[in-house]
Amino acid sequence: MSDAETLFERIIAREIPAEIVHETDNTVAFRDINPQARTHVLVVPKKRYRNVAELAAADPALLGEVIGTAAKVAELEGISQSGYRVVFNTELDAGQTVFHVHAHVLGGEQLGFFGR
Ligand code: IU
Repeated sequence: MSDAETLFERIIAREIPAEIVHETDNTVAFRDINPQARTHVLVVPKKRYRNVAELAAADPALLGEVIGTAAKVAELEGISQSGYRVVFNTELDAGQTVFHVHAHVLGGEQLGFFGR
């Protein structure tokens, strides 16, 4: 992979601290350092792909596992019934800043509409 490494590899390797809320063989979920909702957890595959499109093309099963981990996180956070949002920001117009694909799991309160 030619892209530069990101801080998420260092979180996955436990080289820098993060509040990890769940882990599977292939994914890690940790709290966002700058939460945008009462619950804001990031789910990342341990293997790095730049964005969700690259992950979907290369390893759809792993994408499924990321979504499954997001659903598990929602259960663990107690928001699976009240509702939550799963977001993959993809490239610049969406505001992607970390180029190691990650799902945002947002909830714990009524979320606003978004787009512009
Ligand atoms: P984005 O989808 O690439 O825009 O989101 C990156 C998120 O990663 C953003 O919400 C940051 O607050 C979050 N984050 C983090 O939780 N810990 C970090 O060390 C870094 C970014 I760098």
